[in-house]
Amino acid sequence: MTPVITAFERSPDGGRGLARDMRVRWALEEAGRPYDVRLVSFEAMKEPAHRALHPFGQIPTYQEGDLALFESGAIVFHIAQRHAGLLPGDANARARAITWMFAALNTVEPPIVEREQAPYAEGDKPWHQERLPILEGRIRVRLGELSDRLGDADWLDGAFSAGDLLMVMVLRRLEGMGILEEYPNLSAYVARGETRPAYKRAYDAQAAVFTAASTG
Ligand code: GTB
Repeated sequence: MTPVITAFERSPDGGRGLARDMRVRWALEEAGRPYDVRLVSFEAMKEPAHRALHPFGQIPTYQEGDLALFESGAIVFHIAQRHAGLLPGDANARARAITWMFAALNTVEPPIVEREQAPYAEGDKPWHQERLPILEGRIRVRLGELSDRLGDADWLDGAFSAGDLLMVMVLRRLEGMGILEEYPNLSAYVARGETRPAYKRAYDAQAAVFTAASTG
């Protein structure tokens, strides 16, 4: 059965592939699985029909027959468990790759999201400008540690895995902030992910949605 995922009808990222459907699209492409996309507006996301799929009224969701999932990490994990290409066969290597999935989402992404959202959430507060270097400092701590661990390796633990997929997507959220560039091996790591054919197919597919919404 062909899975159906949801994505923004018109992504606020302007087609840059920063919304979280991109992670799911990339995982499906790595796994060689065809998929359909249902586009949803911000209004439709908050309707009961969508909340039945996603209790927080967000994208992405994933439906496959009777199964409905939300949370991009859980969806990528589901795809990786059921199809080859995203998790190693060896049990210990698999556990380590899953650890990197959690590290990307639980340890590296939170300070990046906090910095990203600060202007919207608290930009009008008198202490906002003073807080930005603190938030950026927290990002640099994590990037420094990640950079040390990656060293000159291509991927975080042997072959490319779902851990790398999520980590690359999390690091991509730093685009335009000028921070990632301070860590040349991390910049190269992200670029390595972006050159994967599956990444390119996923990127082009989500960009086409934005182009169609803008020209249609
Ligand atoms: N933890 C959830 C997951 O990983 O799936 C988070 C899902 C989530 O934040 N979804 C966002 C959403 O639906 C879209 S991806 N937001 C609508 C809402 O909450 O009402 C987050 C996102 C949005 C926009 C950009 N951008 O413009 O660059 C980047 C990322």
